Amino acid sequence: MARTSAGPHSKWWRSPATRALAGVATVAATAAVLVTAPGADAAASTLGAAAAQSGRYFGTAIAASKLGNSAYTTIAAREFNMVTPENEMKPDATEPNQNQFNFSSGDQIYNWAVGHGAKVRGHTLAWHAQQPGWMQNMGGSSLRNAMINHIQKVMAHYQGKLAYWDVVNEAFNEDGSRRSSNLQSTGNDWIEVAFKTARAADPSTKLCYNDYNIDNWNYGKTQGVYNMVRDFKSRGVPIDCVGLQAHFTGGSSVPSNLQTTISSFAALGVDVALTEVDVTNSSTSQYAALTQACMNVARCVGITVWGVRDSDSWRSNESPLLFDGNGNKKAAYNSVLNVLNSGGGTTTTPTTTPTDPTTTPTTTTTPGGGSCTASLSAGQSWSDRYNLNVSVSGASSWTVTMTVPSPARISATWNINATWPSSQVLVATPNGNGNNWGVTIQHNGNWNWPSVSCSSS
Ligand code: 9MR
Repeated sequence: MARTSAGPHSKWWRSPATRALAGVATVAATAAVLVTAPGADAAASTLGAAAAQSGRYFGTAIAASKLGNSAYTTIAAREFNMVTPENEMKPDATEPNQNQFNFSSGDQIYNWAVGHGAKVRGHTLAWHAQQPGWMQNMGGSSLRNAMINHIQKVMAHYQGKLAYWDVVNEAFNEDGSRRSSNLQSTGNDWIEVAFKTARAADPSTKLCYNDYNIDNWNYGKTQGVYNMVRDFKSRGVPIDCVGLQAHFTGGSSVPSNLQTTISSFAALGVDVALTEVDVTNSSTSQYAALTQACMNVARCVGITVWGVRDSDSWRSNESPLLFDGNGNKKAAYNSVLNVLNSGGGTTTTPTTTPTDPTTTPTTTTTPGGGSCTASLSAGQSWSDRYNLNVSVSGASSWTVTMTVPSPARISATWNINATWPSSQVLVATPNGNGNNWGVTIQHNGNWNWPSVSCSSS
């Protein structure tokens, strides 16, 4: 895929220069067609672009062995802006012999992902499964030291490169107690040792605990993990995120309280993500529900599906993904895309939103040449853009001129007739919908508000 063919919101971490170019294109597109829905942007046409509109990502698991398949990579490059290596960064892959590391497959996926504008979630450093043979037979302090060495060496290799790391995977039983494993037998503190080691090894990446069957708030395992995260936060053990694998296959389905689970974890001060989503027979209602649950919680940072096409799934017999084996979009794809495009049910300010004092929602009042006043107030903001509400008083027939500071660009307007003397300047007049209107501004790095003047006629 040519990156320049992507939609305006397709890559939320684009460089400022790229964003500026996209901003120009957006203005050109929206200047010709008046946008009248409050706060509306044009609906995005890919999962990644649609999620990026609210500062989130939409990801997939990628298998290195499939990167030579163009049907696979075409979809993956087009739709997803986060990548999780399905098996290639697990301990059996990265440390096949003790203290001898092999990053070839992991690097292959990492390089493919960043080459296509995606970020990468590392998966996983400490797990009872997919351990190399030499580790399976270990215990006690030698295993503890091997775990520490593994985390240090693997994280050093990817230092500064990964958005998230699943530091510990699947360490709990269904009843909320700790799963017995060789790692658990080294002492109950093995999980916090893993997180402390990880923080020291790469302070730039977010450190996650990841598990399955922790989606239902009333379930023992969910409560067990929740209590661990709460304990870690209270004692200062470094943890930044919780991954709900969200495998709704093999007889499980989306619980009605999923949003409660997400918001409860988020309230502990961690990011939450759905990290390995699949749904038996791709139920459209369940896919919509899980997407909406994430969209409704500000700190739900993204959703990753566990594979591209049904034929790529670890449970391909349940056809649980968003593309069929021929690469066609399934009905569930559209249900997810629609929810991503329609936004969240709560005001969300993603943690990726830059903080800048000029975004403080104060009201600016600018008396114009005639007897009218245009007042600005802050609306919702995202990592790449923000809404401004404008209220005109003093006249019913008015002209407001708005000038945005370069390189910011107005990408959408509502409730006005708009003309564009230049790419920085909007001239707004009433369109019959009253005196309250607004704009979406792609800030392109400049968060300073536009200047406005109002004249009546
Ligand atoms: O999808 C992965 C599959 O290819 C592997 O054979 C399997 C081996 O354990 O792991 C699968 O991925 C798992 C993930 O790493 C952790 N959560 C459960 C996933 C599905 O089993």
